[in-house]
Amino acid sequence: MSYNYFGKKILILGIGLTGISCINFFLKKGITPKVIDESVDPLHLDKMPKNIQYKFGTLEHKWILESDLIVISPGISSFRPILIKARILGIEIISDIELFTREAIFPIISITGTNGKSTVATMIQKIAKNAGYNACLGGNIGFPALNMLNKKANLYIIELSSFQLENTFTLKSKIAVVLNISEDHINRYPNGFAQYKKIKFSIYNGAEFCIINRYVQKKDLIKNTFKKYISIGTKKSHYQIYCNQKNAILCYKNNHVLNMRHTFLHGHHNYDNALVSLAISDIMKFPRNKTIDILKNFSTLPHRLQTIHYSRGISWINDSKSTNVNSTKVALDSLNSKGTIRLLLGGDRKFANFNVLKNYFKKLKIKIYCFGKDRIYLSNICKKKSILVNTLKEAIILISKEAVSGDTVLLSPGCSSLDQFSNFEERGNFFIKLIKEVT
Ligand code: UMA
Repeated sequence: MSYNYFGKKILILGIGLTGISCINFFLKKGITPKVIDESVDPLHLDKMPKNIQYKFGTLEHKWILESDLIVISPGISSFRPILIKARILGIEIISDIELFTREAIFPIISITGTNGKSTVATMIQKIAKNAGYNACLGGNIGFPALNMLNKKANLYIIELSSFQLENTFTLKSKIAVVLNISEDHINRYPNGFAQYKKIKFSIYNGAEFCIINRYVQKKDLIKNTFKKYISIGTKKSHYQIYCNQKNAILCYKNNHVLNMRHTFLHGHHNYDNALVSLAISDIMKFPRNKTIDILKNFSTLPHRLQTIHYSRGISWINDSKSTNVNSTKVALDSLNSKGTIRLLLGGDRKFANFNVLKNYFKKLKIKIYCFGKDRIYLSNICKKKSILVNTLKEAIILISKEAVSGDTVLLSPGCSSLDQFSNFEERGNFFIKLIKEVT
């Protein structure tokens, strides 16, 4: 189906990376959209093409209600009353991903999940390239999906957030996967976790192959009719992990494929990531040896459980990408610390419930340094072992005086960074800079 946007009043909400990509998409088609951004001085303003009509500082209701089509940036909630009203009036509200999927003529591999999306998407891109594809990677990973249309490609890999899926309706992926699901972004969903899950699972709608993993409950998927599905993670699945204390082996139908000892990937979450990548590669019929090559040499992405520094017997680990409670749990699971774990926990928890960490904290030899907006809430999870500070810097200065040989210092904040930083990368880089100053 081809979509015609001529003659329509098009409005872009938000002029971040997504908004700019949308403006350029329409301009290329000879259509000039209007733009609204609630900031009076949007960060990416310098990238906005000339001669665009804009309103900054407010969600201009008049412009919204007189539009035919609104493209909403993922950072803006679709549940704002004015947008609900617009929908009721029949105004179409879509994401940039919806625009992308309407145009894309090559197969799409869609990846979502609460954690691990960027890692798996990057693994798949590397494997696909190794197998000879012009594989283009975009979406939530930081490269807007629409910009992929300007690249030479014959395969698209998109990392999708729930915010992007919310307003995506005609995605038809070759392969779709929900890697895992746990509480996140609850502040954005009026009906809480159930709504977040439902939106994540919408990635399976229209997909040719669905990869279902053990974290995903069958009852959650009952309404989806799968054309073909591949299961991973349990003993009865197509793809399995056989694990003991020393070894983890990826298997397909009980046949050994890869011993994880021969890779740089550690921790269960990484075994899962590699297993999904193997399943996707097999569906795509990428030669197995090309897949194994990449998996063997893949090392974790920046800001994901990266050991930054080791001196005086103290390890410093940057896991700034941990923006939800489950990723902190995963980080704690993967540690093997002889001494005290000095956990830096803090930021904006986005209304999430952190009680799942209670038992972990009880059992572990741990000291928790709580900083940022939700520091008081976070310090109450385990008062005895927590210390309240205002900032990451204060915490590091304190740790530099307290840490002894055998300790592990872990920045795995479990929260969004936006209360004190512009993004998780800035938070991670600041942590690295501080380590250099104090060690
Ligand atoms: N804005 C408003 N009103 C609001 C919120 C934002 O007007 O209520 C305006 C801001 O003033 C700003 C613009 O909208 O000028 C920013 O839009 P945006 O927040 O949607 O950010 P983009 O730059 O377009 O980046 C988005 C994703 N951001 C979010 O989902 C918050 C990026 O994911 C993504 O890489 C990019 O599109 C390209 O697809 C980042 C992210 O944090 C990494 N994602 C979340 C996550 O991973 O947990 C979902």
